[in-house]
Amino acid sequence: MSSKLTALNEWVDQVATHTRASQVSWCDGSAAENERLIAAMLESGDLEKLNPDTHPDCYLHRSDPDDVARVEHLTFVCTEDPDQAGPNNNWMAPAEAHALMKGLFAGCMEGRTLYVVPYCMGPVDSPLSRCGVEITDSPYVVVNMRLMTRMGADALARIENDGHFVKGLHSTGELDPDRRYIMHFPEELSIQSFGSGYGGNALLGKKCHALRIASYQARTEGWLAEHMLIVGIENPQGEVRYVAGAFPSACGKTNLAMLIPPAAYREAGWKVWTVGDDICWLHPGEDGRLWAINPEAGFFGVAPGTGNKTNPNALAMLDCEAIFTNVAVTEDNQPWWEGLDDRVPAKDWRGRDFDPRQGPAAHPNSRFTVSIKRCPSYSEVAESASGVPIDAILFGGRRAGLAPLVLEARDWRHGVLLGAGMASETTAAATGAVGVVRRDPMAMKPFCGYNFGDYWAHWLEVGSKLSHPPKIFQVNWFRRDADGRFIWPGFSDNMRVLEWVLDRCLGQAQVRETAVGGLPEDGAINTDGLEQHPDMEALLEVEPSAWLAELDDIAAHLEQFGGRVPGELRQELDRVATRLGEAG
Ligand code: OXD
Ligand code: MN
Repeated sequence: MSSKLTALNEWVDQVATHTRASQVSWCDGSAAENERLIAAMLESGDLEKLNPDTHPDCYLHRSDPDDVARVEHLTFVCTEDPDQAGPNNNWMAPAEAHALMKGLFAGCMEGRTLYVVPYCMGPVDSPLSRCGVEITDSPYVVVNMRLMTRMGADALARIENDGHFVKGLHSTGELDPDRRYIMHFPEELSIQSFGSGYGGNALLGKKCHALRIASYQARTEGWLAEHMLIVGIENPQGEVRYVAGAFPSACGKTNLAMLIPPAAYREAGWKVWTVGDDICWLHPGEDGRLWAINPEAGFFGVAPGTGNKTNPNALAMLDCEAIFTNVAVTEDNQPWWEGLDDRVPAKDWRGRDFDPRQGPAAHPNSRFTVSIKRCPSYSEVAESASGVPIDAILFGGRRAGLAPLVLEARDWRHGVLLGAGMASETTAAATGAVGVVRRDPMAMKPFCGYNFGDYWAHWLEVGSKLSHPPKIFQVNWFRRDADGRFIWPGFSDNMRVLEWVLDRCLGQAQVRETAVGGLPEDGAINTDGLEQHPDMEALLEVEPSAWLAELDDIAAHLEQFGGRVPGELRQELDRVATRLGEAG
Protein backbone atom coordinates (compact mmCIF):
# COMPACT_ATOMS: atom_id res chain seq x y z
CA MET A 1 0.00 0.00 0.00
CA SER A 2 1.43 3.43 -0.96
CA SER A 3 2.46 6.06 1.59
CA LYS A 4 -0.48 8.21 0.46
CA LEU A 5 -2.75 5.54 1.91
CA THR A 6 -0.99 5.44 5.27
CA ALA A 7 -3.66 7.51 6.99
CA LEU A 8 -6.34 5.13 5.70
CA ASN A 9 -4.42 2.05 6.83
CA GLU A 10 -3.77 3.48 10.24
CA TRP A 11 -7.43 4.33 10.70
CA VAL A 12 -8.54 0.84 9.60
CA ASP A 13 -6.05 -0.79 12.02
CA GLN A 14 -7.17 1.41 14.85
CA VAL A 15 -10.88 0.68 14.24
CA ALA A 16 -10.23 -3.07 13.83
CA THR A 17 -8.45 -3.12 17.19
CA HIS A 18 -11.08 -1.04 18.99
CA THR A 19 -14.06 -2.96 17.60
CA ARG A 20 -12.20 -6.31 17.97
CA ALA A 21 -13.24 -7.27 14.43
CA SER A 22 -12.53 -10.93 13.64
CA GLN A 23 -11.47 -10.22 10.08
CA VAL A 24 -10.78 -7.24 7.86
CA SER A 25 -11.91 -7.35 4.24
CA TRP A 26 -10.96 -4.62 1.75
CA CYS A 27 -13.73 -4.36 -0.87
CA ASP A 28 -12.75 -4.10 -4.51
CA GLY A 29 -16.28 -3.76 -5.90
CA SER A 30 -15.88 -6.77 -8.21
CA ALA A 31 -18.72 -9.02 -9.34
CA ALA A 32 -17.00 -12.00 -7.70
CA GLU A 33 -16.87 -10.23 -4.35
CA ASN A 34 -20.53 -9.28 -4.69
CA GLU A 35 -21.48 -12.89 -5.42
CA ARG A 36 -19.56 -14.12 -2.38
CA LEU A 37 -21.30 -11.62 -0.11
CA ILE A 38 -24.72 -12.49 -1.50
CA ALA A 39 -24.10 -16.20 -1.07
CA ALA A 40 -23.09 -15.63 2.55
CA MET A 41 -26.20 -13.53 3.22
CA LEU A 42 -28.47 -16.16 1.63
CA GLU A 43 -26.87 -18.64 3.98
CA SER A 44 -27.28 -16.44 7.06
CA GLY A 45 -30.86 -15.48 6.18
CA ASP A 46 -30.03 -11.77 5.72
CA LEU A 47 -31.24 -12.10 2.15
CA GLU A 48 -33.83 -14.26 0.43
CA LYS A 49 -33.73 -15.06 -3.25
CA LEU A 50 -36.75 -13.79 -5.18
CA ASN A 51 -38.35 -15.65 -8.10
CA PRO A 52 -35.41 -16.23 -10.49
CA ASP A 53 -37.66 -16.55 -13.55
CA THR A 54 -39.42 -13.21 -13.15
CA HIS A 55 -36.71 -11.42 -11.12
CA PRO A 56 -33.25 -12.85 -11.84
CA ASP A 57 -30.55 -11.76 -9.37
CA CYS A 58 -33.09 -9.98 -7.16
CA TYR A 59 -33.07 -10.35 -3.38
CA LEU A 60 -35.27 -9.48 -0.44
CA HIS A 61 -33.95 -8.17 2.85
CA ARG A 62 -36.25 -7.97 5.87
CA SER A 63 -34.92 -5.48 8.35
CA ASP A 64 -35.51 -5.45 12.06
CA PRO A 65 -39.10 -4.13 12.48
CA ASP A 66 -37.74 -1.32 14.69
CA ASP A 67 -35.25 -0.23 12.06
CA VAL A 68 -37.18 0.86 8.98
CA ALA A 69 -36.55 4.59 8.46
CA ARG A 70 -34.20 7.47 9.11
CA VAL A 71 -34.10 8.53 12.74
CA GLU A 72 -33.92 12.31 12.76
CA HIS A 73 -34.12 12.56 16.56
CA LEU A 74 -30.97 10.40 16.84
CA THR A 75 -29.05 12.23 14.12
CA PHE A 76 -26.54 14.84 15.31
CA VAL A 77 -24.22 17.44 13.86
CA CYS A 78 -21.22 17.78 16.17
CA THR A 79 -19.36 21.06 15.74
CA GLU A 80 -17.30 22.92 18.34
CA ASP A 81 -19.74 25.84 18.24
CA PRO A 82 -23.43 24.86 18.58
CA ASP A 83 -24.45 27.88 16.45
CA GLN A 84 -22.55 26.37 13.59
CA ALA A 85 -24.98 23.42 13.56
CA GLY A 86 -27.96 25.73 14.12
CA PRO A 87 -31.49 25.11 15.41
CA ASN A 88 -32.16 22.95 12.32
CA ASN A 89 -29.88 20.21 13.72
CA ASN A 90 -29.53 18.23 16.92
CA TRP A 91 -26.16 19.20 18.31
CA MET A 92 -23.65 17.48 20.55
CA ALA A 93 -20.14 18.65 21.47
CA PRO A 94 -17.58 16.65 19.44
CA ALA A 95 -15.71 15.44 22.53
CA GLU A 96 -18.92 14.17 24.13
CA ALA A 97 -20.07 12.51 20.90
CA HIS A 98 -16.68 10.86 20.40
CA ALA A 99 -16.72 9.49 23.95
CA LEU A 100 -20.25 8.15 23.52
CA MET A 101 -19.49 6.51 20.18
CA LYS A 102 -16.20 5.09 21.43
CA GLY A 103 -18.13 3.28 24.12
CA LEU A 104 -20.68 1.91 21.65
CA PHE A 105 -18.10 0.76 19.11
CA ALA A 106 -15.86 -0.93 21.71
CA GLY A 107 -15.76 -4.63 20.86
CA CYS A 108 -18.90 -4.38 18.68
CA MET A 109 -17.39 -6.31 15.75
CA GLU A 110 -16.24 -9.32 17.75
CA GLY A 111 -17.08 -12.37 15.65
CA ARG A 112 -17.86 -10.14 12.67
CA THR A 113 -16.00 -9.11 9.53
CA LEU A 114 -15.01 -5.48 9.17
CA TYR A 115 -15.47 -4.36 5.56
CA VAL A 116 -13.48 -1.42 4.20
CA VAL A 117 -15.56 0.20 1.46
CA PRO A 118 -13.80 2.89 -0.62
CA TYR A 119 -16.28 4.86 -2.71
CA CYS A 120 -16.47 7.89 -4.94
CA MET A 121 -19.49 10.22 -4.97
CA GLY A 122 -19.74 11.34 -8.60
CA PRO A 123 -17.91 10.18 -11.73
CA VAL A 124 -14.45 8.94 -10.71
CA ASP A 125 -12.74 11.29 -13.19
CA SER A 126 -14.72 14.41 -12.25
CA PRO A 127 -13.08 17.28 -10.34
CA LEU A 128 -16.53 17.85 -8.82
CA SER A 129 -16.62 14.39 -7.19
CA ARG A 130 -15.52 13.59 -3.64
CA CYS A 131 -14.43 10.29 -2.10
CA GLY A 132 -15.08 8.53 1.14
CA VAL A 133 -14.35 5.26 2.89
CA GLU A 134 -17.04 3.49 4.89
CA ILE A 135 -16.01 0.90 7.46
CA THR A 136 -18.98 -1.33 8.21
CA ASP A 137 -19.77 -4.72 9.69
CA SER A 138 -22.83 -5.15 7.48
CA PRO A 139 -22.52 -7.11 4.22
CA TYR A 140 -25.99 -5.72 3.30
CA VAL A 141 -24.44 -2.23 3.43
CA VAL A 142 -21.54 -3.36 1.19
CA VAL A 143 -23.78 -4.76 -1.55
CA ASN A 144 -26.02 -1.68 -1.40
CA MET A 145 -23.03 0.69 -1.52
CA ARG A 146 -21.86 -1.15 -4.63
CA LEU A 147 -25.14 -0.21 -6.35
CA MET A 148 -25.43 3.30 -4.91
CA THR A 149 -21.86 4.58 -5.41
CA ARG A 150 -18.76 4.01 -7.55
CA MET A 151 -17.30 1.59 -5.05
CA GLY A 152 -14.04 -0.38 -4.94
CA ALA A 153 -10.70 -0.33 -6.72
CA ASP A 154 -11.23 2.81 -8.88
CA ALA A 155 -12.37 4.81 -5.89
CA LEU A 156 -9.36 3.62 -3.88
CA ALA A 157 -7.05 4.71 -6.69
CA ARG A 158 -8.64 8.15 -6.68
CA ILE A 159 -8.32 8.38 -2.88
CA GLU A 160 -4.65 7.58 -3.24
CA ASN A 161 -4.37 10.39 -5.76
CA ASP A 162 -6.44 12.95 -3.78
CA GLY A 163 -4.79 12.06 -0.48
CA HIS A 164 -8.01 12.77 1.44
CA PHE A 165 -11.45 11.23 1.96
CA VAL A 166 -14.50 11.37 4.24
CA LYS A 167 -14.24 8.80 7.04
CA GLY A 168 -17.43 6.88 7.77
CA LEU A 169 -17.66 4.31 10.53
CA HIS A 170 -20.73 2.12 10.80
CA SER A 171 -21.86 -0.84 12.85
CA THR A 172 -25.32 -2.34 13.10
CA GLY A 173 -24.51 -2.98 16.77
CA GLU A 174 -27.43 -4.83 18.33
CA LEU A 175 -30.06 -2.82 16.37
CA ASP A 176 -31.23 -1.52 19.71
CA PRO A 177 -33.15 1.77 19.19
CA ASP A 178 -31.84 2.92 22.58
CA ARG A 179 -28.25 2.46 21.43
CA ARG A 180 -28.59 4.13 18.03
CA TYR A 181 -26.87 7.35 16.92
CA ILE A 182 -25.95 8.92 13.61
CA MET A 183 -23.16 11.41 14.33
CA HIS A 184 -21.62 13.87 11.90
CA PHE A 185 -18.35 15.69 12.51
CA PRO A 186 -18.21 18.16 9.61
CA GLU A 187 -15.06 19.87 10.89
CA GLU A 188 -13.29 16.48 10.78
CA LEU A 189 -15.07 15.32 7.61
CA SER A 190 -16.18 12.20 9.42
CA ILE A 191 -19.34 10.24 10.25
CA GLN A 192 -20.11 7.60 12.89
CA SER A 193 -23.31 5.59 12.75
CA PHE A 194 -24.25 2.91 15.25
CA GLY A 195 -27.24 0.64 15.83
CA SER A 196 -29.14 0.82 12.53
CA GLY A 197 -28.92 -1.03 9.23
CA TYR A 198 -31.50 1.17 7.45
CA GLY A 199 -30.39 2.88 4.20
CA GLY A 200 -30.30 6.54 5.15
CA ASN A 201 -28.66 5.69 8.50
CA ALA A 202 -26.23 3.07 7.23
CA LEU A 203 -25.33 3.70 3.57
CA LEU A 204 -23.09 6.55 4.65
CA GLY A 205 -22.34 7.81 1.14
CA LYS A 206 -25.92 8.99 0.73
CA LYS A 207 -27.51 11.33 3.27
CA CYS A 208 -24.58 11.47 5.70
CA HIS A 209 -21.79 12.18 3.22
CA ALA A 210 -23.40 13.51 0.03
CA LEU A 211 -25.73 15.87 1.91
CA ARG A 212 -24.78 16.63 5.53
CA ILE A 213 -20.99 16.56 5.25
CA ALA A 214 -20.96 17.73 1.61
CA SER A 215 -23.25 20.71 2.31
CA TYR A 216 -20.77 21.88 4.93
CA GLN A 217 -17.81 21.28 2.65
CA ALA A 218 -19.63 22.96 -0.26
CA ARG A 219 -20.07 26.11 1.77
CA THR A 220 -16.36 26.44 2.36
CA GLU A 221 -15.60 25.64 -1.29
CA GLY A 222 -18.30 27.74 -3.01
CA TRP A 223 -20.79 25.17 -4.28
CA LEU A 224 -24.09 23.58 -3.15
CA ALA A 225 -24.95 20.00 -2.11
CA GLU A 226 -28.71 19.61 -2.48
CA HIS A 227 -31.59 17.14 -1.99
CA MET A 228 -32.57 17.35 -5.67
CA LEU A 229 -33.31 15.19 -8.68
CA ILE A 230 -31.75 16.04 -12.05
CA VAL A 231 -33.71 15.46 -15.23
CA GLY A 232 -33.06 16.28 -18.90
CA ILE A 233 -35.98 17.32 -21.13
CA GLU A 234 -35.44 16.88 -24.85
CA ASN A 235 -37.72 18.92 -27.12
CA PRO A 236 -38.78 17.88 -30.62
CA GLN A 237 -35.83 19.87 -32.03
CA GLY A 238 -33.48 17.54 -30.14
CA GLU A 239 -32.32 20.20 -27.63
CA VAL A 240 -31.92 18.93 -24.07
CA ARG A 241 -32.42 21.26 -21.09
CA TYR A 242 -31.74 20.21 -17.52
CA VAL A 243 -33.92 20.81 -14.48
CA ALA A 244 -33.02 20.18 -10.83
CA GLY A 245 -35.80 19.76 -8.30
CA ALA A 246 -35.87 19.70 -4.50
CA PHE A 247 -38.76 17.81 -2.93
CA PRO A 248 -38.94 16.33 0.57
CA SER A 249 -38.51 12.56 0.99
CA ALA A 250 -41.23 10.41 -0.60
CA CYS A 251 -42.78 13.32 -2.55
CA GLY A 252 -42.18 11.89 -6.02
CA LYS A 253 -38.60 12.85 -6.95
CA THR A 254 -37.95 9.38 -8.35
CA ASN A 255 -41.17 9.47 -10.41
CA LEU A 256 -40.38 12.92 -11.79
CA ALA A 257 -36.80 11.93 -12.60
CA MET A 258 -38.10 9.01 -14.73
CA LEU A 259 -41.20 10.63 -16.15
CA ILE A 260 -42.55 9.31 -19.45
CA PRO A 261 -44.22 12.18 -21.35
CA PRO A 262 -47.95 11.87 -22.22
CA ALA A 263 -48.67 10.22 -25.58
CA ALA A 264 -49.15 13.45 -27.54
CA TYR A 265 -45.80 14.77 -26.31
CA ARG A 266 -44.04 11.51 -27.17
CA GLU A 267 -45.53 11.54 -30.62
CA ALA A 268 -44.35 15.12 -31.08
CA GLY A 269 -40.80 14.02 -30.17
CA TRP A 270 -40.39 14.97 -26.49
CA LYS A 271 -38.12 12.75 -24.38
CA VAL A 272 -37.12 12.74 -20.75
CA TRP A 273 -33.65 11.68 -19.54
CA THR A 274 -32.83 10.61 -16.00
CA VAL A 275 -29.61 11.94 -14.47
CA GLY A 276 -30.40 11.56 -10.76
CA ASP A 277 -33.34 11.12 -8.40
CA ASP A 278 -32.21 12.30 -4.97
CA ILE A 279 -28.97 14.26 -4.64
CA CYS A 280 -27.41 16.97 -6.77
CA TRP A 281 -24.12 18.80 -6.38
CA LEU A 282 -24.26 22.23 -8.03
CA HIS A 283 -21.16 24.18 -9.02
CA PRO A 284 -20.93 27.66 -10.54
CA GLY A 285 -19.20 27.24 -13.90
CA GLU A 286 -16.79 29.54 -15.68
CA ASP A 287 -19.60 30.37 -18.10
CA GLY A 288 -21.70 31.85 -15.28
CA ARG A 289 -24.13 28.94 -15.31
CA LEU A 290 -24.79 26.38 -12.60
CA TRP A 291 -23.50 22.87 -13.40
CA ALA A 292 -24.80 19.74 -11.73
CA ILE A 293 -23.58 16.22 -11.05
CA ASN A 294 -25.45 13.36 -9.46
CA PRO A 295 -23.01 12.04 -6.85
CA GLU A 296 -24.86 8.71 -6.68
CA ALA A 297 -24.74 5.73 -9.03
CA GLY A 298 -28.02 4.08 -8.09
CA PHE A 299 -31.48 4.53 -6.65
CA PHE A 300 -32.67 3.76 -3.14
CA GLY A 301 -36.31 4.38 -4.00
CA VAL A 302 -39.58 4.10 -2.11
CA ALA A 303 -41.43 1.03 -3.44
CA PRO A 304 -45.09 1.65 -2.42
CA GLY A 305 -46.93 3.66 -5.05
CA THR A 306 -44.53 2.59 -7.81
CA GLY A 307 -46.76 1.14 -10.52
CA ASN A 308 -47.42 1.16 -14.19
CA LYS A 309 -49.26 4.46 -14.12
CA THR A 310 -46.95 6.27 -11.73
CA ASN A 311 -43.54 5.08 -12.92
CA PRO A 312 -43.29 2.43 -15.66
CA ASN A 313 -39.55 3.11 -16.07
CA ALA A 314 -38.95 2.13 -12.46
CA LEU A 315 -40.89 -1.09 -12.90
CA ALA A 316 -38.83 -1.94 -15.97
CA MET A 317 -35.55 -1.56 -14.09
CA LEU A 318 -36.69 -3.58 -11.09
CA ASP A 319 -36.98 -6.99 -12.66
CA CYS A 320 -33.27 -7.80 -12.52
CA GLU A 321 -30.28 -7.15 -10.22
CA ALA A 322 -32.21 -5.27 -7.55
CA ILE A 323 -32.32 -5.51 -3.77
CA PHE A 324 -35.70 -5.04 -2.11
CA THR A 325 -36.00 -4.10 1.54
CA ASN A 326 -39.20 -4.69 3.54
CA VAL A 327 -41.52 -5.33 0.60
CA ALA A 328 -44.13 -8.11 0.60
CA VAL A 329 -43.99 -11.21 -1.64
CA THR A 330 -46.56 -13.00 -3.77
CA GLU A 331 -47.32 -16.72 -3.67
CA ASP A 332 -44.64 -17.33 -6.32
CA ASN A 333 -42.10 -15.18 -4.50
CA GLN A 334 -42.21 -12.02 -6.56
CA PRO A 335 -41.72 -8.69 -4.78
CA TRP A 336 -44.99 -6.84 -4.16
CA TRP A 337 -46.09 -3.55 -2.61
CA GLU A 338 -49.21 -1.42 -2.39
CA GLY A 339 -49.78 0.40 -5.66
CA LEU A 340 -48.00 -2.21 -7.80
CA ASP A 341 -51.02 -4.14 -9.07
CA ASP A 342 -54.12 -5.92 -7.79
CA ARG A 343 -52.55 -9.26 -6.89
CA VAL A 344 -52.92 -10.30 -3.28
CA PRO A 345 -49.56 -10.86 -1.58
CA ALA A 346 -48.83 -14.06 0.33
CA LYS A 347 -46.38 -12.72 2.93
CA ASP A 348 -46.07 -9.25 4.40
CA TRP A 349 -42.83 -7.30 4.95
CA ARG A 350 -42.21 -9.07 8.24
CA GLY A 351 -42.54 -12.48 6.59
CA ARG A 352 -45.94 -13.20 8.19
CA ASP A 353 -48.88 -14.59 6.21
CA PHE A 354 -50.51 -11.48 4.82
CA ASP A 355 -53.49 -10.31 6.83
CA PRO A 356 -54.81 -6.83 5.95
CA ARG A 357 -55.87 -6.37 9.57
CA GLN A 358 -52.18 -6.21 10.47
CA GLY A 359 -51.58 -3.19 8.23
CA PRO A 360 -50.09 -2.79 4.77
CA ALA A 361 -48.31 -5.76 3.20
CA ALA A 362 -45.20 -3.78 2.30
CA HIS A 363 -43.78 -1.34 4.83
CA PRO A 364 -44.76 2.23 3.74
CA ASN A 365 -41.03 3.04 3.60
CA SER A 366 -40.00 -0.21 1.88
CA ARG A 367 -37.31 0.35 -0.71
CA PHE A 368 -35.56 -0.91 -3.82
CA THR A 369 -31.86 -0.52 -4.53
CA VAL A 370 -30.77 -0.68 -8.15
CA SER A 371 -28.06 0.72 -10.40
CA ILE A 372 -29.05 3.89 -12.28
CA LYS A 373 -27.79 2.24 -15.47
CA ARG A 374 -30.73 -0.16 -15.42
CA CYS A 375 -33.20 2.70 -15.83
CA PRO A 376 -34.61 2.83 -19.39
CA SER A 377 -34.42 6.64 -19.37
CA TYR A 378 -30.84 6.71 -17.97
CA SER A 379 -28.73 9.38 -19.61
CA GLU A 380 -25.02 8.85 -20.13
CA VAL A 381 -24.41 12.47 -19.23
CA ALA A 382 -24.63 11.18 -15.65
CA GLU A 383 -21.01 10.09 -16.26
CA SER A 384 -19.92 13.47 -17.60
CA ALA A 385 -17.01 14.87 -15.60
CA SER A 386 -18.24 18.46 -16.02
CA GLY A 387 -21.87 17.69 -15.19
CA VAL A 388 -24.89 19.26 -16.90
CA PRO A 389 -25.94 22.93 -17.05
CA ILE A 390 -29.13 23.65 -15.10
CA ASP A 391 -31.80 25.90 -16.64
CA ALA A 392 -34.46 25.63 -13.94
CA ILE A 393 -34.67 24.75 -10.26
CA LEU A 394 -37.96 23.50 -8.80
CA PHE A 395 -38.88 23.69 -5.14
CA GLY A 396 -41.83 21.40 -4.44
CA GLY A 397 -43.78 20.23 -1.45
CA ARG A 398 -46.82 18.19 -0.60
CA ARG A 399 -49.49 20.75 0.28
CA ALA A 400 -53.24 20.21 0.22
CA GLY A 401 -53.88 23.95 -0.06
CA LEU A 402 -52.27 27.34 -0.49
CA ALA A 403 -49.41 26.59 -2.90
CA PRO A 404 -50.39 26.82 -6.60
CA LEU A 405 -49.44 24.20 -9.18
CA VAL A 406 -46.53 26.36 -10.31
CA LEU A 407 -45.16 29.77 -9.40
CA GLU A 408 -42.17 31.54 -10.94
CA ALA A 409 -39.74 33.46 -8.75
CA ARG A 410 -39.03 37.00 -9.89
CA ASP A 411 -35.29 36.49 -9.54
CA TRP A 412 -32.72 34.40 -7.66
CA ARG A 413 -33.28 36.22 -4.37
CA HIS A 414 -37.02 35.67 -4.53
CA GLY A 415 -36.32 32.04 -5.47
CA VAL A 416 -34.17 31.59 -2.38
CA LEU A 417 -37.10 32.89 -0.31
CA LEU A 418 -39.44 30.39 -1.98
CA GLY A 419 -36.98 27.63 -1.09
CA ALA A 420 -36.45 28.85 2.47
CA GLY A 421 -40.22 29.02 3.00
CA MET A 422 -40.90 25.51 1.72
CA ALA A 423 -43.29 23.38 3.78
CA SER A 424 -44.60 19.88 3.22
CA GLU A 425 -46.64 17.16 4.85
CA THR A 426 -44.34 14.60 6.51
CA THR A 427 -44.04 11.06 5.06
CA ALA A 428 -42.98 7.57 6.17
CA ALA A 429 -39.35 8.15 5.10
CA ALA A 430 -38.53 9.22 8.65
CA THR A 431 -39.88 7.86 11.91
CA GLY A 432 -42.56 10.06 13.51
CA ALA A 433 -46.02 11.33 12.61
CA VAL A 434 -47.04 11.23 8.94
CA GLY A 435 -49.07 13.98 7.24
CA VAL A 436 -48.13 16.88 9.50
CA VAL A 437 -47.15 20.11 7.69
CA ARG A 438 -43.65 21.16 8.65
CA ARG A 439 -41.22 23.72 7.27
CA ASP A 440 -38.66 21.94 5.16
CA PRO A 441 -36.46 24.61 3.54
CA MET A 442 -35.09 23.46 0.19
CA ALA A 443 -36.19 19.92 1.32
CA MET A 444 -32.98 20.01 3.40
CA LYS A 445 -34.43 20.09 6.93
CA PRO A 446 -33.08 16.60 7.75
CA PHE A 447 -29.93 16.98 5.67
CA CYS A 448 -28.32 20.41 5.95
CA GLY A 449 -25.06 19.93 7.87
CA TYR A 450 -24.92 23.52 9.20
CA ASN A 451 -27.02 26.46 10.35
CA PHE A 452 -29.86 27.25 7.93
CA GLY A 453 -29.22 30.99 8.35
CA ASP A 454 -25.70 30.53 6.95
CA TYR A 455 -27.05 28.15 4.32
CA TRP A 456 -29.45 30.75 2.92
CA ALA A 457 -26.65 33.33 2.92
CA HIS A 458 -24.56 30.82 0.97
CA TRP A 459 -27.36 30.30 -1.57
CA LEU A 460 -27.48 34.09 -2.11
CA GLU A 461 -23.69 34.19 -2.42
CA VAL A 462 -23.64 31.39 -5.02
CA GLY A 463 -26.38 33.22 -6.96
CA SER A 464 -24.31 36.40 -7.00
CA LYS A 465 -21.56 34.52 -8.88
CA LEU A 466 -23.88 33.44 -11.69
CA SER A 467 -24.27 35.64 -14.75
CA HIS A 468 -26.83 33.13 -16.11
CA PRO A 469 -28.55 31.69 -13.03
CA PRO A 470 -31.24 29.06 -13.46
CA LYS A 471 -34.80 30.35 -13.08
CA ILE A 472 -36.44 29.18 -9.86
CA PHE A 473 -40.01 27.86 -9.57
CA GLN A 474 -42.21 26.57 -6.78
CA VAL A 475 -44.42 23.60 -7.70
CA ASN A 476 -47.12 21.63 -5.91
CA TRP A 477 -48.58 18.50 -7.50
CA PHE A 478 -50.59 17.72 -4.38
CA ARG A 479 -53.29 20.39 -4.14
CA ARG A 480 -56.69 18.99 -3.16
CA ASP A 481 -60.29 20.06 -3.65
CA ALA A 482 -62.91 20.51 -0.92
CA ASP A 483 -63.59 16.75 -1.02
CA GLY A 484 -59.92 15.95 -0.45
CA ARG A 485 -59.28 14.74 -4.02
CA PHE A 486 -56.08 15.65 -5.84
CA ILE A 487 -56.90 18.30 -8.47
CA TRP A 488 -53.87 17.79 -10.72
CA PRO A 489 -53.33 14.32 -12.30
CA GLY A 490 -49.56 14.46 -11.66
CA PHE A 491 -47.04 11.81 -12.78
CA SER A 492 -46.54 11.91 -16.57
CA ASP A 493 -48.78 14.96 -16.84
CA ASN A 494 -46.26 16.94 -14.82
CA MET A 495 -44.56 17.20 -18.23
CA ARG A 496 -47.14 19.89 -19.01
CA VAL A 497 -45.81 22.02 -16.17
CA LEU A 498 -42.20 21.31 -17.17
CA GLU A 499 -42.97 22.53 -20.68
CA TRP A 500 -44.22 25.84 -19.32
CA VAL A 501 -41.21 26.08 -17.01
CA LEU A 502 -38.75 25.52 -19.86
CA ASP A 503 -40.60 27.95 -22.13
CA ARG A 504 -40.29 30.52 -19.35
CA CYS A 505 -36.55 29.88 -19.25
CA LEU A 506 -36.48 30.83 -22.91
CA GLY A 507 -38.64 33.86 -22.14
CA GLN A 508 -41.47 32.45 -24.21
CA ALA A 509 -44.54 31.24 -22.32
CA GLN A 510 -47.08 33.69 -20.97
CA VAL A 511 -46.91 34.68 -17.36
CA ARG A 512 -49.17 36.71 -15.11
CA GLU A 513 -47.21 38.66 -12.50
CA THR A 514 -48.75 38.59 -9.03
CA ALA A 515 -47.54 39.80 -5.65
CA VAL A 516 -46.25 36.32 -4.77
CA GLY A 517 -44.66 35.46 -8.14
CA GLY A 518 -45.44 34.66 -11.77
CA LEU A 519 -48.40 32.38 -12.57
CA PRO A 520 -49.16 30.80 -15.95
CA GLU A 521 -51.64 32.86 -17.95
CA ASP A 522 -55.00 31.22 -18.63
CA GLY A 523 -54.45 28.44 -21.13
CA ALA A 524 -50.64 28.67 -20.90
CA ILE A 525 -50.41 25.17 -19.39
CA ASN A 526 -51.31 22.66 -22.07
CA THR A 527 -54.22 20.51 -20.86
CA ASP A 528 -55.08 18.97 -24.27
CA GLY A 529 -55.70 15.26 -24.10
CA LEU A 530 -56.21 15.07 -20.33
CA GLU A 531 -58.92 12.57 -19.46
CA GLN A 532 -60.52 15.01 -17.07
CA HIS A 533 -60.08 18.72 -17.40
CA PRO A 534 -58.63 19.85 -14.07
CA ASP A 535 -59.95 22.97 -12.38
CA MET A 536 -57.02 25.18 -13.38
CA GLU A 537 -58.48 28.14 -11.57
CA ALA A 538 -58.44 26.23 -8.29
CA LEU A 539 -54.93 24.92 -9.02
CA LEU A 540 -53.53 28.38 -9.64
CA GLU A 541 -55.47 30.22 -7.00
CA VAL A 542 -53.47 32.49 -4.72
CA GLU A 543 -55.58 33.52 -1.79
CA PRO A 544 -54.14 36.79 -0.36
CA SER A 545 -55.24 36.37 3.27
CA ALA A 546 -53.95 32.78 3.42
CA TRP A 547 -50.68 33.91 1.84
CA LEU A 548 -50.29 36.79 4.30
CA ALA A 549 -50.71 34.27 7.13
CA GLU A 550 -48.18 32.00 5.41
CA LEU A 551 -45.67 34.85 5.10
CA ASP A 552 -46.09 35.57 8.82
CA ASP A 553 -45.41 31.95 9.54
CA ILE A 554 -42.33 31.94 7.29
CA ALA A 555 -41.11 35.11 9.04
CA ALA A 556 -41.51 33.39 12.42
CA HIS A 557 -39.64 30.37 11.09
CA LEU A 558 -36.76 32.54 9.84
CA GLU A 559 -36.61 34.29 13.20
CA GLN A 560 -35.48 31.05 14.86
CA PHE A 561 -32.19 31.54 13.03
CA GLY A 562 -31.85 35.08 14.38
CA GLY A 563 -28.90 37.16 13.27
CA ARG A 564 -27.68 34.45 10.90
CA VAL A 565 -30.61 35.06 8.53
CA PRO A 566 -29.31 37.23 5.70
CA GLY A 567 -30.86 40.72 5.69
CA GLU A 568 -31.58 40.33 1.99
CA LEU A 569 -33.92 37.43 2.71
CA ARG A 570 -35.84 39.43 5.31
CA GLN A 571 -36.09 42.34 2.87
CA GLU A 572 -37.40 40.00 0.20
CA LEU A 573 -40.06 38.69 2.55
CA ASP A 574 -41.09 42.24 3.45
CA ARG A 575 -41.24 43.15 -0.20
CA VAL A 576 -43.58 40.25 -1.02
CA ALA A 577 -45.75 40.97 2.04
CA THR A 578 -46.01 44.67 1.15
CA ARG A 579 -47.02 43.91 -2.42
CA LEU A 580 -49.53 41.38 -1.27
CA GLY A 581 -50.99 43.86 1.23
CA GLU A 582 -51.24 46.48 -1.51
CA ALA A 583 -52.83 44.03 -3.93
CA GLY A 584 -55.29 42.85 -1.27
C1 OXD B 1 -34.31 9.11 0.94
C2 OXD B 1 -34.94 10.07 1.87
O1 OXD B 1 -34.11 7.94 1.28
O2 OXD B 1 -35.01 11.26 1.53
O3 OXD B 1 -33.96 9.56 -0.17
O4 OXD B 1 -35.37 9.68 2.95
MN1 MN C 1 -34.08 11.69 -0.33
